[in-house]
Amino acid sequence: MELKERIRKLALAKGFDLVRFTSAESFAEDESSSIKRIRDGHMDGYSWYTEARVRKMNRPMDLLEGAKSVISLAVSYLGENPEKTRLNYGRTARYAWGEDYHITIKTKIKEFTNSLEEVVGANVRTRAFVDDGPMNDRAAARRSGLGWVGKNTNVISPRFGSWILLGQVVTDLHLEPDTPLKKTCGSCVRCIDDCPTGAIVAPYVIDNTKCISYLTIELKGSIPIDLRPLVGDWVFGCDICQDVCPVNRKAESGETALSGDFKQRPGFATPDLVALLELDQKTFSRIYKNSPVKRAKRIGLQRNACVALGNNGDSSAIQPLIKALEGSESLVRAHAAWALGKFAESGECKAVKALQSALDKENDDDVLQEIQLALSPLETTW
Ligand code: B12
Repeated sequence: MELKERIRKLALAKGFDLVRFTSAESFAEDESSSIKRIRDGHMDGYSWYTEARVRKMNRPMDLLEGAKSVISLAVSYLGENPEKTRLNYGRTARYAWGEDYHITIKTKIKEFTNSLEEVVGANVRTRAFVDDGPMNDRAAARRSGLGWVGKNTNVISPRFGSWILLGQVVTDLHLEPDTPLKKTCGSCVRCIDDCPTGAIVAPYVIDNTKCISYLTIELKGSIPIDLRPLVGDWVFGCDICQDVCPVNRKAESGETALSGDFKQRPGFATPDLVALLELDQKTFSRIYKNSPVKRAKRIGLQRNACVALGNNGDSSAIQPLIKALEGSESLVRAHAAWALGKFAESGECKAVKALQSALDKENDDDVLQEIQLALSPLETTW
């Protein structure tokens, strides 16, 4: 059996759904388009995403001495459908419904690289990446033909859609490169049209600072006030640009997605927003152990829950939001004030009273400003 075929079989046996090969040559075009994104301000807020980092992540030969090839791997995470959304339940991006892929795919990739020498019959040097180091995953996946880059910038596999997570193995083995796919999104612009925040500012260009995924996971401070109504009920990540993609409607599920790692933990797909607001640190750490959600941190998740409760508009959220307005975290208080402001605007007296009494007690300038802003539309009507 040809070497590539033996390697492919090994990767499939270790739980990967897609295996392709590319050379270790630089991803020159990807490097220059990523640098352009930084210069255009589309990666603002990401302090680690520097031009030096971009150069490193697009040059596999700098990542492993003697690198000749990159083995591009993917795991499908399209499992069971979400639980039904009810009022005052939020939404979590699909990749975060189960175990953290940084851990599960890393385990698979280690098992794969550990068995590689046996399959090859010689010494092999490797360096593996699962979104945990300087590697441009989409660039490697695209050039290997694992999928094409969609207008929402996700790599789309003809078989599994964009519901795939990527990993790369840089190696000193010479493996004949596979060819990129010829497919494109054609004239489809569904993802661009349906992104509520307009984060896909042009085909293949995401403005990070508007992307709900960035706002709910990576951003540590305040969510810009004009974007809050557009975030809807997403509390961790966002899948809208994938949900509306026609290719994803016909996507198959992978073995792993169906069997284990991506099996949704109860309540993760549509978390109870009030329960999120009431989480203490100990419970947060227990519930989100080995889950991608812990990246948002408890305070970030509670900030997001306030925004989602304000957007859902169900008045049963008022009392828990009042409690949050009296809590110890200024970021959460600020967003609770915003959410209560939405209820106040729709005539909920309890919300108005809580905001007014918080005005007298609050010491934090940012929160005070949020409370004043929340009350300001009412000034004319009082
Ligand atoms: C930073 C980052 C983010 C940021 C920035 C997103 C972004 N614009 O890339 C934020 C937090 C917003 C984010 C969100 C998400 N992410 Co993310 N993220 C990354 C990370 C760490 C780096 C990506 C990067 O370098 N971006 C920089 C920009 C400039 O690159 P780009 O937009 O991808 O552009 C590339 C292509 O579009 C191409 N290109 C540019 N112009 C053109 C023009 C044409 C014609 C063509 C064909 C190509 C092309 O070149 C660019 C460089 O390669 C990677 C992991 C990694 N180490 O690679 C994961 C990664 C991209 N993320 C991933 C996932 C799953 C997500 C989310 C789906 C999670 C969610 N549900 O909330 C969303 C999707 C949002 C979206 N539509 O991009 C997966 C994507 C898998 C896939 N199928 O593509 C990755 C690969 C992680 C992994 N190992 O699986 N992410």
